[in-house]
Amino acid sequence: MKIEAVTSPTIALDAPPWVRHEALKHWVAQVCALTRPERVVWCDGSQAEYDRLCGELVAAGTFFPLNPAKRPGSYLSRSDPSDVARVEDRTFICSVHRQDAGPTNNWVEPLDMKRTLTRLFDGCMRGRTLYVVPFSMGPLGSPIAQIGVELTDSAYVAVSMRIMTRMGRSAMELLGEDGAFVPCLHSVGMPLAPGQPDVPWPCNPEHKYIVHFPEEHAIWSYGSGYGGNALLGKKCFALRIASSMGRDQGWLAEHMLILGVQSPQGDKSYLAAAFPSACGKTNFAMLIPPPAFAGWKVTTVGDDIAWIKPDAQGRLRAINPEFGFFGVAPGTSWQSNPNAMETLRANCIFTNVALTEDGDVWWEGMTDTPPARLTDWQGEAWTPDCGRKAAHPNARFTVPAAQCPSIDPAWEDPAGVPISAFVFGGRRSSTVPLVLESFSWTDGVYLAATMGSETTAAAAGKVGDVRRDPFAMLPFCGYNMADYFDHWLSMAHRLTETPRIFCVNWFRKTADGRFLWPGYGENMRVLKWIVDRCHGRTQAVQSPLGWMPASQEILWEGLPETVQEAFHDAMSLHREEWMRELLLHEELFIRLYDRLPKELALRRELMLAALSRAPERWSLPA
Ligand code: TSX
Ligand code: MN
Repeated sequence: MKIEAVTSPTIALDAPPWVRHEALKHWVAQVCALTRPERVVWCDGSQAEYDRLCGELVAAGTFFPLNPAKRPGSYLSRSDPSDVARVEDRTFICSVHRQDAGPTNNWVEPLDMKRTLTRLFDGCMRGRTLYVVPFSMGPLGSPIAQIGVELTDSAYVAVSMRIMTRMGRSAMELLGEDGAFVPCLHSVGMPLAPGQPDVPWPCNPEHKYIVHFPEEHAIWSYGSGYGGNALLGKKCFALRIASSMGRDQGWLAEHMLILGVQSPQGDKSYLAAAFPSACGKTNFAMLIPPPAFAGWKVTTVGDDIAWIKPDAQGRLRAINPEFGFFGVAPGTSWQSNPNAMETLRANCIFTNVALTEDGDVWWEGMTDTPPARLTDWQGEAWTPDCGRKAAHPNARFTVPAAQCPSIDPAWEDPAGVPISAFVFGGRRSSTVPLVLESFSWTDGVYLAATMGSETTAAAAGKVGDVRRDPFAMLPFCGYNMADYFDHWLSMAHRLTETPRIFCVNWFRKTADGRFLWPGYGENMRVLKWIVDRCHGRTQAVQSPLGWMPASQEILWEGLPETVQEAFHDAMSLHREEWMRELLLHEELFIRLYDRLPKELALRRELMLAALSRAPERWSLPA
C-alpha cells in the first residue's frame, strides 16, 4: 500500500451546495482515493431518495417488496447466512493505552490497527457506490445531540440509517463550515471486478473488523453489512464512542430504554432502564397497563439507548439519540407487544424473517400456529414439520419510532425528559428478587455493576449460565469498565438530586420451574410502586439488600390471589444463594481490580456482613 495514493482523489466529488464543510469534503476525497468507489452519492435524506435507493435494492435482489395491501411501504431482506449478528470477538477499542480499553474489551494499538485496516480498505469499494450519510443522533440541534457522517458502500445501510437516525441535508446543514462530527467509515469488504455480478448481500466472509478510536472519536467498520456492525450510529457511536465522550465531558451514554409513566392525578415521571439481551426490553418500553390501572398511561421515549446529561439545575435529562427501532422480531406478537405490532404495520425493513404466501412476514412467536407454508429466512421452502426455524432468531425489524402508538409527546424535545429513576434488570431464575430499591446512589451503582443474566439459546455459553453484564454495557462500553463504574459514582457530585435506583427480575422461578411473576403488562404493578416511591407516595420495607414493597403497597386488583402468594416467594432472599452470588461478584471485581473504585469492594464487604446477620431465608412480613 502506497500512502501517497491517499492524497490524490481520482473521481469528481460533485458535493451539492448544501455541503459547506471543507474538512469533510477533504475526508471524503481521501476515502475515495483509498477505497476507489465507482461513484459518490451525497444523501439528502429525502423520501424521493429513499424510494429510489429501495428501488435499486429491489432490482439488485437485496430487497423484496412486501404485499402493499398487507404491509405498505415495506421490504424483506435476507442477509448472507454468515452475516447475521454483531461480532463481539471482532470488535475493538483502540485507545492509545491498553489499560484505557480495560480487560473486557479487545484492544490493538491504534497505529497498528490503522495499518491493518488501511490495507483492507485499499480498493475495497471498486465497482460500488460510496454513500455519504450525514446524520444527527438526537433531535436536530438539541444541546445533547451529536452529528456523525457515515461513508458506506451499502445502500441497505443508507436506507436503514434514514429510519434509525435523523439523516440527510438538515444534519449536514447543522454542521456548517466547521462543525464537529464523528467520522464513521464502513465497507462491506467486497469489491467488484469489472463485469463481476454483485450478490444480494455482499460481505467479507474472512475479515471482519468493528473498530473504535475513542481518543479521536472515529469508527472504522469492515466486512459486515448487518445491524450494529454496519449502522454505525447505533452501538458504535451512540454507545461506545459516546460513552467515552460522556466520561470526558460529565454525561452518560447508556444501553437504556426511556419510558414515561403518567398517574391518574396527571403527574408524569420518566425512568431509564437497562436490561441485557433476551429480557424483553422493547416490550417493557411499550408496556400497556392492565385494566385495573384506569387513568395510568405508559409512554415510550426510546427502546435501546439513552444519552443523559445534567441540566443547569443539576437534574438529569435524557434523550433517545435514535429515530427508529431496530428490534428483534421473533417473540414479538399481539400478545407480547401490541404497540410494537401496531408500529410495524407499514414502512418497515424486515431482515431475516420468513415470507408468507400472500407476501407478508412471519416469525417464531408471532402466532400460536405457524402458517402451513412459508419461505424461510434463507429463501427455502418451509413447513411446520421441517425441523428448521422459519425466521433467524436474530431477525430484525427497522421502523420509524414515530409510528409507535405509545410514543411520548416529548420524545423529540431537544431539552430531553427529566429522569426520576434508573431501573436495572436481568433474567435470573433464582436469587434475585422481583424488585429492590437501593439504599443509596453508591449502593445502586453496586447493584448495576454486578448485574447478571442467564444465557438463553441465542447467546454464547451453556443455557442457564449466569453471565455478568454490568449496566447491560459489557459489549458497549468504549473504555475501561472500572473507570465506567467510577464515572457513575462521580455523577452523584454533579447533581443536586440523584435519581433513585431500582433492580428488577421478571424471571424468577419456583423450584419446579414455573415463572413466579406473570410479567408483561402486569409489570405495571411494580412500575407503579417505583413511581410512587419517587413521589414519596408509598412505604418500603428494609431488607438486608435494599428497600422492598410490602404486599399491601402493591395494587393487586384484577389478579388471582395465587399471584400474591407467589409474590412473597419472588421477594424472598436466601442467604446461601446470596453468599454464592457475592463470590461471583468477586470474580468480576478481581478482573477489574487495578482500577476498581474502593467503594464497590467495600460495599461488597458490607453486604457480606448484612447477610451473615440475616436469617437463612429472609421474607417480607406477612
Ligand atoms: O418481555 C417480557 N417481559 C417484559 C414485558 C414487559 N418477556 C418475554 C421474554 C423476553 C424476551 C417475559 N417473559 C416477561 C416479561 O416481563 N416475563 C416472562 C416470563 C413469563 C413467560 C410466560 C408467562 C409468564 C411469565 N405466561 C404465563 O404465565 C401464562
Ligand atoms: Mn440493545
